[in-house]
Amino acid sequence: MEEHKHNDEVVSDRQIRRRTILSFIGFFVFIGVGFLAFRWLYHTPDAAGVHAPLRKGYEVNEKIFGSTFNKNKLVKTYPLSAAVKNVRVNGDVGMGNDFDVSTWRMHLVRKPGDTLLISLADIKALPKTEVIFDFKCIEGWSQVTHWGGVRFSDFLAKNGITDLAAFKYVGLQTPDKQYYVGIDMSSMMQPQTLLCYEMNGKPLPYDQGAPLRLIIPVKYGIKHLKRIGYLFFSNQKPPDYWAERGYDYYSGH
Ligand SMILES: Nc1nc2c(c(=O)[nH]1)N[C@H]1C(S)=C(S)[C@@H](COP(=O)(O)O)O[C@H]1N2
Ligand SMILES: [Mo]
Repeated sequence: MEEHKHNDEVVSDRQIRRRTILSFIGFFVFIGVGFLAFRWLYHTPDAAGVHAPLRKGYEVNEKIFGSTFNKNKLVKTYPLSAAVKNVRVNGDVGMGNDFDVSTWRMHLVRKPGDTLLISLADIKALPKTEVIFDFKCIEGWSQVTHWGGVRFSDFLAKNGITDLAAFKYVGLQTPDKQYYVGIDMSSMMQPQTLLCYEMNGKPLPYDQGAPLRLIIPVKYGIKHLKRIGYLFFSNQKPPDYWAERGYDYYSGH
């Protein structure tokens, strides 16, 4: 039987030394380039809470996801039995400790200087929609939760202000204006986006945003503003609490 021939090359000590030196040089060039790139990024100007090139990255993503967003596509829903009973409370900016829910009104700014005051009874008079979906927070947790309220698109239609959907953004603020979000109009008009007044079939608890919060399943938790005080329309991006602190403005998933 013929002996199997290995074709391992024989490597001399000199070659080994050469390769070792080359890989060391390669290693230091790699580290150096990384360091320079980091230093460059570190000294770039700030763009709303993050370095400008990173903000640019968010904006490129936003263009791609915004342009492929289909507002008729529904987020996955779950059976009632999947909804958790103990819903996590996360984030209390702008919630206050002694907010009087009974005298609450939502300021609907149709245009600057033209504000309608909306009561909870006004909201509840509109058709009710429920959604059970996987609520996702950017902190890394998620929960299947059950919400009830009025579709934002129904709210516009029933108030005869569907023409306001021509604006690019909706801005929402808590009554004390401490928490605020800006949301693109197509996400607001998606049929699962609710002006929400119920959780698990009961009135919203205080810490969950009583009497009215936003539920917007196409977005991460940061956009689901609790306790809506003001609602307005704009073609410029409305101020956004977490975007100002370095998070993605679009925050879709
Ligand atoms: N007013 C207000 N709304 C808010 C927040 C907040 O701090 N203040 N936090 C947001 C974040 S980060 C998440 S994950 C959800 C949590 O909603 P939950 O407390 O009902 O679970 O609320 C959002 N809405
Ligand atoms: Mo969150």
